[in-house]
Amino acid sequence: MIDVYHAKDIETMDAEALKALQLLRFKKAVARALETPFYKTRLSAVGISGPEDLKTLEDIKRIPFTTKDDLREAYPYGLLSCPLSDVVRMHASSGTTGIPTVIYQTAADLDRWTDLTTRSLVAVGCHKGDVFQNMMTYGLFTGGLGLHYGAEHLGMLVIPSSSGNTRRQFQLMKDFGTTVVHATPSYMLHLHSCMEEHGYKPSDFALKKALVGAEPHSEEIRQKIQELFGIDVYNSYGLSEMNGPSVAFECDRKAGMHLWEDSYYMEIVDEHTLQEVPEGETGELVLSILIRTATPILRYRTRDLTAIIPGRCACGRTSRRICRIKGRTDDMLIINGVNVFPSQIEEVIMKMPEIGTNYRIVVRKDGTLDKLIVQTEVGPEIFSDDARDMNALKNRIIENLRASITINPVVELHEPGVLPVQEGKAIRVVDEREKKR
Ligand code: DLL
Repeated sequence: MIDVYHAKDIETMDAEALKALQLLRFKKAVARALETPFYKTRLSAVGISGPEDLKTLEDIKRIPFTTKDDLREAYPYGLLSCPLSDVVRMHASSGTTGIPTVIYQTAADLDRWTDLTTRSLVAVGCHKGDVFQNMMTYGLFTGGLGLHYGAEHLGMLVIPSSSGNTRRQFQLMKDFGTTVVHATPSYMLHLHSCMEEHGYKPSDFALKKALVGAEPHSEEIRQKIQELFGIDVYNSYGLSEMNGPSVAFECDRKAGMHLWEDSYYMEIVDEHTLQEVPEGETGELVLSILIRTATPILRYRTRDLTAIIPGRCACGRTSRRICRIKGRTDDMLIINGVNVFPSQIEEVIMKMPEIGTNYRIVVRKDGTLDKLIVQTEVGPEIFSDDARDMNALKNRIIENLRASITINPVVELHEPGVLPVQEGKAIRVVDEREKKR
């Protein structure tokens, strides 16, 4: 049991003090939001023209919700609340039509995020002297750079190995005595499945912990990874709109994820009525970020379904905990940690004149990783017995898709009339992984 905190005063703050801090920070966030073209219009429409219009936390409910589509409409600078010259970093995530949602951070914003990632690492018992191999992708995705700075700040030796290249991951783990890895849960399972083939066994490594997140996974998957590697596995939740990882993180009790409430204001609402649900009931998580100056985002509908776990955690932290994410209210697919909207795929293939009208997107497990299969019919004049022509077309589809969704799909071409046709609403997406989670 670890009773070490990174920011004890904040992490163990009582409920009243926390509410006062949230109100103060919310007011500042509103003041900054009013600096952006997007929120100036939104907030004025509901009669909020300054922070003084928020008297209590209840008043937050007057603020309209923000959605991913709103962020897309504000692309590229509609949500920027400071001079661009004050911005030192940007991150982006996919949007429904391929227009990304972008967030900006100042140097001070990055420091505050680092504070949260450091806090999260401490909560699971990481410390100076640990060797931290970060197998999350570095880039616009927040998984890589997100925990990187917290780990350095804590004094861990960081190996920024990024994702992929399994052979090198094993070699780094062995040669540098990696004690903590950060990866998607599916990548952890993949690592284990090819360990033997690369000539390694779990006892070759000094691994103690894995921090996993960025995609849905069950308690059973956690147990499985723990058993396969003989390590502790902790769940980490976040989204790029709210900075990235370290919105909510498990502590060593593994009894739900502490949502860092001093930095994020959380509401859980019924996805249809948009009214707050009672504590303990499942609903859509709505978040407001209280610690970022460059891109304030208020009452953001995450689309993630979860519930608040009633009661205090035995670790002493007072930030309330949320359950493992139970699903999403929209159709966003998460494929090996990468967010993909079916509409992005449709947009790409339907731009290609050779493609017929019927298509299907199938996602299934290939070993432990996710595999995306795009099945499309091609026009009768195109469908050819010449394998070379068909392969060339397939490769063009793969390339166009990769440019949009950043992952490599398997493409299957079919004769017209082969794919199933529904009488009612077309079923375009078949996610065969669901029953296995
Ligand atoms: O996935 C940030 C992240 C990186 C979190 C590394 C944790 C670790 P996005 O790419 O914007 O950001 O995707 C956010 O991924 O709305 C959830 O649907 C899903 N997600 C993230 N973490 C978890 C988790 C990052 N622990 C979207 N369990 C979110 C289930 C998760 N789903």
